Amino acid sequence: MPELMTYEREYGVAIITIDSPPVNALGHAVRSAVVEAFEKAAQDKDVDAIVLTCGGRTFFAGADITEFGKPMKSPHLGEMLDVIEASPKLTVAAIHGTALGGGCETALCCNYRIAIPSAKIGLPEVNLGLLPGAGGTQRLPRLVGVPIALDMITSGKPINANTALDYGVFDKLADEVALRADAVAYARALVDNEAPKVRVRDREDKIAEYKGNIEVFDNFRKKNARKFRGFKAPENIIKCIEAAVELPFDESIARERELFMELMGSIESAAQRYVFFAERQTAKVPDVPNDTPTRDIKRVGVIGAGTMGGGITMNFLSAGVPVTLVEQTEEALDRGVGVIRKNYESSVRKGRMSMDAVETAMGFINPTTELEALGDADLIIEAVFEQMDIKKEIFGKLGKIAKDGAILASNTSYLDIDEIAASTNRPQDVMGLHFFSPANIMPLLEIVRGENTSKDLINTAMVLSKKIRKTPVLSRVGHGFIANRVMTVRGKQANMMALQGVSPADIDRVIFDYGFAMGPFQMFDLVGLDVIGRDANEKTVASELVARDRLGQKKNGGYYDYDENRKATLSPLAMDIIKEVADEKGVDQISADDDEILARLLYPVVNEGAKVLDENIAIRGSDIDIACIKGYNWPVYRGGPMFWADTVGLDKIVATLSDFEKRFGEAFTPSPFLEKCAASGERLSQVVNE
Ligand code: T1G
Repeated sequence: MPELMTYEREYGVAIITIDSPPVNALGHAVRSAVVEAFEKAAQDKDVDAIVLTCGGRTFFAGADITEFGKPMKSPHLGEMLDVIEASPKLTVAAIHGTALGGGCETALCCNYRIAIPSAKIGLPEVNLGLLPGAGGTQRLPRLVGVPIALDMITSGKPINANTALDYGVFDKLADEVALRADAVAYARALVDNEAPKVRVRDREDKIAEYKGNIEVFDNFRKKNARKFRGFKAPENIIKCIEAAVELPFDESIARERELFMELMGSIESAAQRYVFFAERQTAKVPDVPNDTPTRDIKRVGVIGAGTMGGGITMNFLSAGVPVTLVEQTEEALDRGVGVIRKNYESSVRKGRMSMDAVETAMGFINPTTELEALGDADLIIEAVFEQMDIKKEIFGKLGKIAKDGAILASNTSYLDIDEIAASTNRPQDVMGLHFFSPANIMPLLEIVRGENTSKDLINTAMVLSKKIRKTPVLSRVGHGFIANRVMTVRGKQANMMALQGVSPADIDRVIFDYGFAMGPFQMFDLVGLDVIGRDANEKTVASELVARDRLGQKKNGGYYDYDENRKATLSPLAMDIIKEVADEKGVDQISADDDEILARLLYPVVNEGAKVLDENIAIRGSDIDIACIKGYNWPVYRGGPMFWADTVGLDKIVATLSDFEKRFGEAFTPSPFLEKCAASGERLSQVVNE
């Protein structure tokens, strides 16, 4: 373990280095070490300047999130920062890696900041449902002005070193490999040139022009209303920056503290802090140590150039991995490659990509109609129709074509990987890699482990996920795996309630108000009723709408009619069809208030998640939450179905499900595992299958 704090002297400059792996988080030991070192430097007659720097991978990456929710031990972060800012010696922060949150706030309490070109700095607290609680909302506007501070702090996005230099957050850039030497030389020169010991808190030049200017804040609120909907932190951040402009520093920093504590105590922040750690757990598989060997993936093969195959291909192209893309006909291949190019070009139009990057990515595709061309692929991903016989035929051929050690993966969204594996001569090399549509955008990747899937395949997939910027969640074989399985019950209940006479518009409104971007019927219309109703083997509302050539948004409307601006109004025709189907099925009509609608929609999701845990399909309750957040945009400030269920109370959910079971039948029978957790007080979000 490295020395937590070292204190050295060079050319009259004290160099204070903190080294606390993994990211120099500002936990109690670190804060105490910084205070001790600064008090020593203050008394040290041989130094007239201080360089504060960190060892390891990064400058302080923020407060220690593991301390949140526990009593904070002195010196608090604010007390540490006061010691730095009050230092009688000129102070320089020397930055590498990512100076984030409290790390950024620490740098802003030094007189000057120097960084290497690869460094980044930012205030990402909003991602934790918080705000910078140690002066970040007060000092950053004093360096960059109000508009940039509003953007930076409510987005949580760090800026790179050149931008930070332009904005005045960094005062100087060091040589990439000489941060320490350059920082000492810089501090020495500042003192020799009698540079002022600037305290950022005393700077007014960048905020004075905004005094009394309420429009800048109100316009910012209006512009971001949709993005901030449901979140508490952004509004509190805006209030802090307003206070920075209008109030004296000591009053406005007190206001920041008040608004910070309000968030720290909120369920939303607890949920977002939980998600921060939960998404870092999903790659950890209890019986697959992270030093398990991995296979080298230099060339990938994708079978199927349709929507999924094309999207999957883009993930590898964007990561610089060559892809042999196989389709049955030249025409299908050309269409698939054309869609890939079109998708990239829309990223160029949105300013997310350059045309050069597009050409580079497109250069990695090797389109072919020959399955044999996959003979040199290290990983082959099948993305063809969801029909078991087609998949088994393909995997049978792959067993003969693929080189030894090649990974054979199916993108199936629910079929049995073990049955597919049995059609090859190498079941140990077979797994599921289930991408979510659009595959080049949605972050979730379900890694499906078959009975015979070897452990090095699992670790290879975990490492590969990071490379293609996906969040991996491990699933065992089971219909629908994790995300689709638990979220499908929500759609079923929505359809059932509509037949019982509850308005689809009310159902969509309740789900929208809960925090989803749209409700189930709006989603059915968006995805397309021909797709939604594809597997129906009975008369349904969706099949009847399709029969009348109403496919949803893409053609003639669906549950809703859409005007030229795509404004939706509930379709009277759809309501007639719902009544017609309900009458034919003899469905009893009910009325339900918003609370019952929400419970009918989401408690069965919780119940299904409990079954997924009980059947050992998912390792953790938190993995189910990450799967729903990353695969279905479950509102992150709700934490996911498991975390949310814990906040509602499992006993309340079990009692309500039992009531629904009496009224509406066995679809609501509480899972015995859920009942056990409710009785024992165990939280679903904390369940781990070892
Ligand atoms: N506290 C505690 N542990 C942390 C941590 C933190 N702030 N940041 C990372 N870790 C752990 C993480 O759990 C993982 O542990 C390991 O470090 C590597 O992380 C008062 C209130 C810095 C960009 O929000 O964004 O300051 O799993 O896998 O991909 O205003 O970590 O290995 O055991 O993510 O290279 C604000 C959060 C806090 C930054 C590195 N700071 N961290 O990414 O590695 S609130 C943040 C990150 C605050 C003040 C407020 C990233 C990273 P393990 P990793 P990475």
